[in-house]
Amino acid sequence: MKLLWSFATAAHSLAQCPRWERREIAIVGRSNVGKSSLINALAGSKGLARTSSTPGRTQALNFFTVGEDLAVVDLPGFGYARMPAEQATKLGALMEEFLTRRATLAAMVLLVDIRREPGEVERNLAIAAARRRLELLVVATKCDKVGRAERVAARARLGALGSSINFCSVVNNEGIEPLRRALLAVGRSAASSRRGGPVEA
Ligand SMILES: Nc1nc2c(ncn2[C@@H]2O[C@H](COP(=O)(O)OP(=O)(O)O)[C@@H](O)[C@H]2O)c(=O)[nH]1
Ligand SMILES: [Mg+2]
Repeated sequence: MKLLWSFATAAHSLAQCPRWERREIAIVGRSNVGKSSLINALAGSKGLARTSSTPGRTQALNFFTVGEDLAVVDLPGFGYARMPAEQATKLGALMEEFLTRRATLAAMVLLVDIRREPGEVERNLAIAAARRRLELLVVATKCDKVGRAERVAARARLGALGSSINFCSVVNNEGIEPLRRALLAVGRSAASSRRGGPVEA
């Protein structure tokens, strides 16, 4: 099923985040790993999230609504070499606060370039997800850049982060449709829990 994706808002603090009942999926990963490109590919809309060629909303949490029950949150990338240290610290704190305290957060998509070794930041993100029992989907990005042997090695490396490893490329669309279905399933479980579950004040 195809749902409408649209940009909702950018937040610079937890207080600025939208108040809604949508289940949220955080998209996290190092700067330039392909977060915005992946969001565009999932949405089937090239201009939705800005990609690095047009830097813009990268300093905030960017919320996108997906259909009626779901939202995707593009988190600021870490490891951006030219960012002043003070700003990087601030962004890091905002991300951590969002990941540990945001009540509507249900899942995390953790992106790692298929050619890179996951580092300490990626490992800590996976740990943060496990601690909150967020559903964790690991995405190996830019798979069009490597051959078979490198994939086998990448699967072994990424298996340390989580059990759901998704090989994706926005160049040839590998893995995009299965990932989209997995994300929509997060939204569907939200809809059913709202119908059957207790209502929060
Ligand atoms: N070859 C290839 N390049 C990609 C892919 N995804 C993203 N890129 C490129 O990687 C760069 C960073 O992408 P972007 O989505 O802006 O990364 P972000 O900083 O994580 O949001 C851009 O030049 C993209 O065109 C992919 O699947 N394959
Ligand atoms: Mg981006």
